[in-house]
Amino acid sequence: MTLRCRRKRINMNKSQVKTRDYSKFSSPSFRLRVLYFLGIFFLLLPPVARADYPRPWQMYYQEPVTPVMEHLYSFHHLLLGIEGVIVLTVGVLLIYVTIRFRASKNSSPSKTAHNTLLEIIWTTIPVLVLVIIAFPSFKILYMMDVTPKADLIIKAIGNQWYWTYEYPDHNLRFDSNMVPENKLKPGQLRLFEVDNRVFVPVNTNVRVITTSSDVVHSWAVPAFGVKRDSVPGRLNETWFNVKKEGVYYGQCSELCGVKHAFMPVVVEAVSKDKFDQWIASKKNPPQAQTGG
Ligand SMILES: [Cu+2]
Repeated sequence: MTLRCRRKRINMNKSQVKTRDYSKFSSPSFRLRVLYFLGIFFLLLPPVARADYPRPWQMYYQEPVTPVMEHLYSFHHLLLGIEGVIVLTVGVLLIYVTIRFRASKNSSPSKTAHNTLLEIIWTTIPVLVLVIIAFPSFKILYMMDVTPKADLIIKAIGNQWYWTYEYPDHNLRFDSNMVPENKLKPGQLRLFEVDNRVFVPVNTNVRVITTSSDVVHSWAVPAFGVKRDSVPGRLNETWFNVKKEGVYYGQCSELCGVKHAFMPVVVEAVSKDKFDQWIASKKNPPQAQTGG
């Protein structure tokens, strides 16, 4: 009885297999559906196109526009690749040993506690990985630390809760306050726009000297790969060289009090001619400049 039933089931399955229609997998509509799902999948991946200011649900870096940030960006990719290989290798190995050596299939497990070759391998490989990471890491640290010969110097002074900028070579000083939400013009970014932007010429080594008049702030622009603490009574230094004209937004990146979120940094990188025009307009303003 059981045997007949099994045969019947087998026969039924065979007939089902024979009548199954595989032609749908090569039909145009099926291909379209596959393309549709692949499209959705790639759309959900971290966006490759990057911005110069943070956007809602942004999951990746802003577009690097300085040599330092370009190096940081490629270093990030190197680390991501190495981490990916490690996670995949360990994950696959774990799944394999969990299935292959499970208690039901491996009732008498090996009692081996030491294996010299294995121990040498699993010590050497991580050391090699760390050496591979260390070389570019030290290179970038050195690059960020040593300011090349500066063509322009800017002093950024943090105050609760706005920035004061000085251009010592041009005898210029002004405050940069955030534009409040009720005074934003169309197209201006909420919590990011300021009344006085910092102007810099492109392809110029700019040294930023930063300090503070009250508590610790931090002058940071993500697209430049720059973040330097502004400490009262101390001068900290960083540098950047913007390769692309544009407006780049950053924020104070050290918790500095109740309005910490309301002292953005806005740097506008322009051509050398436009920069000279801006300097001239600042020196001969229609109205007197507000002092810090
Ligand atoms: Cu601050």
